[in-house]
Amino acid sequence: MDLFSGNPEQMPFAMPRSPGFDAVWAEDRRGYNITVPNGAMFYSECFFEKKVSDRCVEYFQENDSYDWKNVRWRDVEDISKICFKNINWKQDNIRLYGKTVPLPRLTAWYGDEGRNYTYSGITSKPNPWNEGLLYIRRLVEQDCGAQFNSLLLNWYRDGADHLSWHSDDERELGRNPVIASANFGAERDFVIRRKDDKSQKVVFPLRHGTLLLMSGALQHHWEHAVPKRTKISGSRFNLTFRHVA
Ligand SMILES: O=C(O)CCC(=O)C(=O)O
Repeated sequence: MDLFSGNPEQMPFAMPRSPGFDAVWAEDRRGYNITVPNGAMFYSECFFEKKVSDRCVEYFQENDSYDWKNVRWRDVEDISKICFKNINWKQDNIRLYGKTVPLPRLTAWYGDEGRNYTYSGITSKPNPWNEGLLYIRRLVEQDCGAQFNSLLLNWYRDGADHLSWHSDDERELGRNPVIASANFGAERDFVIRRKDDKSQKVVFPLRHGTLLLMSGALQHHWEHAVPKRTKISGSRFNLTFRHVA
C-alpha cells in the first residue's frame, strides 16, 4: 500500500495515499484530525503531561504484595489474590475453539452504577469511579467535548498480551460512538483495518501519554487490534472511555 506521512519529521504514523484518507495537524489541540473512509479519528501523541502519565503507571499497579517496579507480572499466578490499591484488576476467561482460556490481558470495568456492559461474551458490572480515574476522564472530556459514563481498562503485562480483531459496535454504545483511548506505559501498535477490504490498514503507535479518539461510522466499517509484540517486556495500560446507554 502506498503511504504518506505528512511531514515525515513529525507525523508519527503513515496514512494510505488513497482517496478518503487524510491527517491534518490541529495546532489548538496539539494533534491530528484524521479522516478514513467511513470514519474519523483524532491522535495526540503527547496529550498527557509526562508527570501525569508516570503517576498513572504507578497508580494502576500499586498493591500490597509486590514492588511494582521490579515484579514480572506475567509470573504472578493468581492476580485475584493481590490487593491492588486503586484498580480492581481481574483475569477473565474466554471460550476459544471449545476450550476455556485466560484472556491475554487483565481488565477492569468502571462506570456509573447500572451501566453493565457485555463484550467477548463477558458481562461486566462496573466498579465505582475513583478520584484518579475521574481526573483522567475530566482531561479527556475537556478536550473532546464528549461525555463518558463508562471505562474499560486493559493491562497488557508484556508484549505477549494482546487484543484480537474486533470493533466496538455493541448496541449499548449507540450508533456512531465516540470512544476515547488513553495510553500509558510501553508503546504498542494499534491497528485498524477495513472490514470489507482487510488489506486497507493503518497503524497508530500508542505511546506513554497518547490520546486517540475514534468516531463517526468507524466501528461499523473498521475493526481494530493490538497485535503481539514479543520483544516488549514492559506493561502497557489502555483506558477506553465510552458512553453506555
Ligand atoms: O488497547 C487498546 O489500545 C485497544 C482497546 C480496545 O480496543 C478495547 O478494549 O476494545
